[in-house]
Amino acid sequence: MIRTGKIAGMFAVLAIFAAMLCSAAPAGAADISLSYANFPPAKTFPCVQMERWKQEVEKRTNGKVLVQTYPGSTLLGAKNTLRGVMQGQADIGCISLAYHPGVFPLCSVFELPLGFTSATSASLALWDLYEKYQPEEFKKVKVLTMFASAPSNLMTKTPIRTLEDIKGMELRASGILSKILESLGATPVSMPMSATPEALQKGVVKGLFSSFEVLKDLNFAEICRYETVTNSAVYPFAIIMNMNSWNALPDDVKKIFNDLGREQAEWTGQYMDQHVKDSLDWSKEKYGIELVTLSDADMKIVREKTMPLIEDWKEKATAAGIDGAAVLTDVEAARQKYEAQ
Ligand code: 3IO
Repeated sequence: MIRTGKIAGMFAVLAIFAAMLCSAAPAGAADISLSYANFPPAKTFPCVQMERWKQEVEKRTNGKVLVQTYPGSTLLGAKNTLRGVMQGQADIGCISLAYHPGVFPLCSVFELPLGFTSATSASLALWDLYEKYQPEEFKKVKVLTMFASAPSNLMTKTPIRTLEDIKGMELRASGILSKILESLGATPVSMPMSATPEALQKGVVKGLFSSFEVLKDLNFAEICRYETVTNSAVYPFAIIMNMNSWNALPDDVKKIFNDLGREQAEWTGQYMDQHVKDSLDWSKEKYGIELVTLSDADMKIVREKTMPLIEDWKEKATAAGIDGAAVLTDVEAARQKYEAQ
């Protein structure tokens, strides 16, 4: 009886193994499957870069790693991705730092009006800053890459031709970029990009402050026919990974992910800069949008009114134990280096 039971048990174990092999591991299937949460719609640049990263990872690991992508807040939304990734509801997630005021006292320096003219230079400078400082604010996650949007501009339903026109206007932004709007006399309404289409539709806001590629990708050109050029601050992003998921990866995969960090930052910046041009051409063609430029005098006022935000940032950074002056000096050096390229 005992003997029979043992053999039966062994068969049962074998049967379970056979079932596992058949159901979960068809020939050539991935050993590792990772979920990747993203908040905006699939067409937008954070999701385009996500698909590019997935492709590169699957190629470079010869299919050993499979990345399951979830665009459009289908796994985690804009404001719960940070917590969701830390808790393991997704292995990887995309966050816009400006949606978390006070949480990133160091990297939020990139939300300031520092004069970056492209997403490429800002993305490379942001990645350099991250690598140099390895900031405390990210210590609970693994940062896979970082990048920035292109400089921000005003996209509005009615034209902003002078700084007078912006007074009291409800405009969507986030983080320090909302403070930029406030210092210009607008009424900022902070919300994630993923909530903006509805807010524009309902009239909760009269426009937004972000990079121009959304005119096409979110069809904002249809509702915001006036685009006032300010070339203001960028929005910094981070792609974060759950620490346990990261620690469980084999060394060869970790190396592939690490090697992709800077490359992905640059790829995304370059994609964004090209896409801003495509989006403006498309918006002129399809909706006849008007590009408005402010006078030199108004641009000077913009610089003067937003300058105190840099001092504010430095004070908050110092309070968080960061050498704000050193960070600003490093970012400015990186800006000059990458803008010259
Ligand atoms: C952005 C965020 C999501 C999708 C497309 C985008 N283009 C520029 C941004 C930055 C921004 O405005 C934001 O809210 O993070």
